[in-house]
Amino acid sequence: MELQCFQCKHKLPIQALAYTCPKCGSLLEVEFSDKELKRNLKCYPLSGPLRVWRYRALLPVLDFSKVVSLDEGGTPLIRCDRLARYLGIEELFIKFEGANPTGSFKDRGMTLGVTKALEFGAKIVACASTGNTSASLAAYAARANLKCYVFLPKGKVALGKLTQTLIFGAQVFAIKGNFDRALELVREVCEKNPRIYLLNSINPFRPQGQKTIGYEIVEQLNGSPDRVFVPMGNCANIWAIYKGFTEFHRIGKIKKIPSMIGIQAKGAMPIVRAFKRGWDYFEPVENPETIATAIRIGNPVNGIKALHAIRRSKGMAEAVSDKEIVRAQKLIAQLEGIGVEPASAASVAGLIKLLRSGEVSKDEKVVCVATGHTLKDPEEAISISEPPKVISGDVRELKGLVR
Ligand code: AN7
Repeated sequence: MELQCFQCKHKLPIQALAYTCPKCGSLLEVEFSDKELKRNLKCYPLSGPLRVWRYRALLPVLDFSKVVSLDEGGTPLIRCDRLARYLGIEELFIKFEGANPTGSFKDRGMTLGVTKALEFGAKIVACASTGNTSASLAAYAARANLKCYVFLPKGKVALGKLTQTLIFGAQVFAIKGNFDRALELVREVCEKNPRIYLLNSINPFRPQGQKTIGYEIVEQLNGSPDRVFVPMGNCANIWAIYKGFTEFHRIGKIKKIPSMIGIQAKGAMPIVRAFKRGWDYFEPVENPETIATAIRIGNPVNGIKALHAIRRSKGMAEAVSDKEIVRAQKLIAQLEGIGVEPASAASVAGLIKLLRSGEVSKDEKVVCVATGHTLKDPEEAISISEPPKVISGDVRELKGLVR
């Protein structure tokens, strides 16, 4: 295995401490050869419960004694018959990433990322975040006894995520600017202080943990679905899941790679715009805005990778309004009992839109990735719900209300 530049294909040894290509400045990827994948699987056959570390043969770790884990992964793939019937589709599944230890898919990337931080001998880790990355990093850093710096957009991080980041003991900086600015800042900080290991999604190891979402979907369905819907912010996750599918394809576990559908919020849709215009680059959105604060991102660092994953898999990109997101969030909650945060509901909102336009047909097997738990953003959930009816406690008050 080695690090390889996504654009110019320049190669670096896997032990190199680098986030971007020293030649062209583009993103780095971890690549295994077919021979390595097959040989590793012979040494460590897939066994044990569904978990990130079930796939150790396919993960770029050099010293397994350093693994930092909270038993992440192995999230339920929930068959949603009521929601499917309501939407008029035959087979619909939700991959519920809210069931991870800190309540989002980020834990899959952080178990690997923090393990790599220890391998590199780091004592400090850092990230910018819309909230879930920081909640997850703070937890794994605590477990690994690493100091953790977090840069958040002030006033734009959901309460549950801020709560987690603080209680896990991270040093939090709230910056007067949006996520894109926070990311620029932390990149600068880490460049000036190479002792601080950067764990944003430009880190080449995090997507390697997240690719296990793709592996698990295949194992849970005993094959490939037709389509996988993923909300896009910084666009690492859609790329990572696609990567998981391509590796399972290379080792002969699946015959077909599912088509990847990336969904953004209308107020933060640089990739959707690029996809629809047929561009192989994208123009950042200046002042991104959406109720789904997790994906309130205008300049996604992995945008080019997302475009690649979508096009290569014959997928699509679509944008949904905040109103559509809220509607989908309520449907998922009230028809299936699955509580997701707004960014996660974007995947189902996208499905509703593409079913209506006829781009997705009713006989397709669809998986929507629900990336984060509803408790991440309690204020939003309360604001879109019917408020409690206040009563003084006399049973007569319930006349006509409880039948
Ligand atoms: C619930 O935490 O960017 O496209 O800093 O929290 O891989 O960025 C969160 C992203 C989707 C988008 N759903 O994933 C952060 C952050 C939820 C998220 C996304 C995020 P990417």
